[in-house]
Amino acid sequence: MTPEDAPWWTRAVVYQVYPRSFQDSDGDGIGDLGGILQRLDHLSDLGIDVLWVSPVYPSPQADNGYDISDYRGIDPLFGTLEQLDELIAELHRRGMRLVMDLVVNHTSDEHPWFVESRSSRTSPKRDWYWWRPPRHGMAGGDPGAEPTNWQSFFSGPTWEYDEASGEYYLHLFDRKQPDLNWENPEVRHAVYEMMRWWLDRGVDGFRMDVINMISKDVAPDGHLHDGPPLPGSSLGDGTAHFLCGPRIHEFLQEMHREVLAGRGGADGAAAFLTVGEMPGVTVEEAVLFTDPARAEVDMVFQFEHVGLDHGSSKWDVHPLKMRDLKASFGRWQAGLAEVGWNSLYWDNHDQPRAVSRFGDDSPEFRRDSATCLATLLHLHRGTPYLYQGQEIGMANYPFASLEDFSDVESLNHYVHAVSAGEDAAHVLAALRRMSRDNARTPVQWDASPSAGFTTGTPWLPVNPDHVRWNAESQRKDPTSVLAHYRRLIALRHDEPVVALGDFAMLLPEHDDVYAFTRSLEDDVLLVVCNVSRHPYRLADLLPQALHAELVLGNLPAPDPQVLAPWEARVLRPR
Ligand code: TEU
Repeated sequence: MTPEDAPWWTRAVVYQVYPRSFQDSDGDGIGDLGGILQRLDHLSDLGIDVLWVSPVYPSPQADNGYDISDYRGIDPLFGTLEQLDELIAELHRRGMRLVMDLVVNHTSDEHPWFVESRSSRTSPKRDWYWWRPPRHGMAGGDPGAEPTNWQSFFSGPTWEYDEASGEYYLHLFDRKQPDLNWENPEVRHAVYEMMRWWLDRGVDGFRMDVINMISKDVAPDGHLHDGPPLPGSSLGDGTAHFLCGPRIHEFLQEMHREVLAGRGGADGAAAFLTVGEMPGVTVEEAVLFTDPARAEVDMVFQFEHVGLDHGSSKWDVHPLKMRDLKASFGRWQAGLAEVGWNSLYWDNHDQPRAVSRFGDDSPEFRRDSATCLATLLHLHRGTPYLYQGQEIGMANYPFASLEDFSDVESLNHYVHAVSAGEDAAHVLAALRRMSRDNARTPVQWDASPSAGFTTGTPWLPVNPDHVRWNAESQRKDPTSVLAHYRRLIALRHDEPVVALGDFAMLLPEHDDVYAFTRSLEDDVLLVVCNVSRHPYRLADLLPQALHAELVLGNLPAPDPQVLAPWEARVLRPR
């Protein structure tokens, strides 16, 4: 790839909005489209290129909109279709693009498709979902009678028994999120038609929710297979039977052909951005998914780095070793160097806040570690994704008790773990660190009681640290996290080497210093990040850093000889 023929999204930075927590405009305590429209200056001042909006479609909100009951509308909670059109127009006027969340592995159980599918065994839409009889010789609803032993991502079995028709339906997530049957061509074509409808409205692409789960490994006779038993549970791990299943590439190629092919931008290049969210995807598979010649998706969200602190599950939290992070990122950089493209992220609406998890959110190091992590990520090769609040260093929430949590994943986990005999205090401690609610507290716009998020009562409490950590105070401060993100984004726009340069890891075995080079033709950048509280003498580690030009650093007055705790430098060796 050269600067001349590289796709536009190699130079782009994407900003994710989780609408419910971004900005409320009508005082009901829940963020909405009107709120996003009010905050567009914040986004254009940051310099972002693309806005990805988490689901705003009509939904019973069992999983905050990831349970959709109508693919072609806007939930009144969030506003109207007219406001969505206005958002598209306003973004385009400012030179930004809009990417919608596409959630088509499952619908809501209140979607008309599922209502019809559920109505009887002979419904014409019966086969649009995964219906199966109870396990042979067992009565429906009895423990263990589920068609497979798979455990849901949100705890418990992946099957819900429907008394009325005497069969189970599959739901990899909540019971209110039944899985669509992509084996059925009618389902696929209904999805493609809906996608074309959104593109015709002017949206610029899709972030595809758990898109590597749409192909299930199903035997010709319709049988689905059990997975290996999970330790200490009657359930099993079914992922081998639905992650990157046998027809996944075929489906994505078909989608590309039916929806995106031929819709070029003005210059003939693809104007769109597609990113597939793919838990469990390997580097080898990611090469296939993102090889432009195969026409599947532009890039994928992989999960390796956000799994490094997991033990037997995400709730079994282990300390992260920086060396493991380097090895993982290094492998993804190398694996997609020749073919394909990386997406880069720390935070999103499903992950605890990175400054609390990978950085150091103590008052002493919060600013420095937030800007250090930002520099580290944005200087990798790939398209960086920035999640709302990350640009001001938002941290995890100080949850006191179970009542403070709202997320279905957290609440289900608590109920299941405690009823399985785990110590309640221990379960709560894990929720505190890993709950998705950490990412979902309202954006901290200012120091006022509701942080400028709402005039009403926020649906999740505002983090009390907003008095100190908010966008308004950082806007005026050239040393703020916000100001640093602005510089990083501008750097990617200005310097082809940041977008396209080859990546080479340095000091792979070092525990505390994360260093690498990026090079494009004659231009080389050296990036050095101290991901620890200990200072390091550069002469001992990277003498070439001593006389280099400082392109961008995260500390106001760096000592030329010493890399301070959580210091990051982007250097150009002379
Ligand atoms: O998430 C997919 C996913 O597998 C995980 O990130 C999951 O949400 C959880 O954190 C595992 O512990 C996507 C969406 O991003 C998420 O918000 C939805 O809940 C989920 O799919 C279902 O649509």
